[in-house]
Amino acid sequence: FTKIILQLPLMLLALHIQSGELSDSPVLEIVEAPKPEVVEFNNTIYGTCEVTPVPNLPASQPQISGQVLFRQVFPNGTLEVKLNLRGLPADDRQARAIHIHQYGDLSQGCVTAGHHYNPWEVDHPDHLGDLGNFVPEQGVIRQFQKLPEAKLFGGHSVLGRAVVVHEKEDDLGMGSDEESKRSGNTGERIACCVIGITTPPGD
Ligand SMILES: [Cu+2]
Ligand SMILES: [Zn+2]
Repeated sequence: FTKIILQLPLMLLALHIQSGELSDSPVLEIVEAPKPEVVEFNNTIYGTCEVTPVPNLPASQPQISGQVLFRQVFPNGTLEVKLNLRGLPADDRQARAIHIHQYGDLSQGCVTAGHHYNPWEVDHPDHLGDLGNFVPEQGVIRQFQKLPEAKLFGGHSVLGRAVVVHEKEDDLGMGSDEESKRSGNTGERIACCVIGITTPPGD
């Protein structure tokens, strides 16, 4: 016990020397935590994903491009997603699956994006980024929807992960094979992008 009392003045002295001044009492500096960007934008965090066709796309597939926008009120808001895709033939009525995949790595096209993002190890189509099927109208896919399980921040954020558009319709886990509960048998990946943080639209 005596030893602790004796050591205390030495520690204080060390503090004084470190801070470069020798005053009578130690100065406690209160440092504020850095502000997250959400404070700037009305407590909302925004994400964007610039969809481009996969580089080696077969000629039989449409060149889909456009944006997938994300928005979420910090910290517990429901994630909102806005799809705005174009480039499909005007008479194309094929339903196509769109999901969030695990990796934001498009170094080998869309294939390096990995599997559907699945941190809870559940079956398809209950993955937190399973957006479902989309049928184009007059060559565009425009859709607003909510993804209540997904977040833009925290340990399971979808920021830095990929959005993938597939050639075929998602069987939504109703198929007879194993792949149905893994990925929905959606065929090739024809377009993709990486989700990044952004400013509010119009900023
Ligand atoms: Cu997918
Ligand atoms: Zn899935």
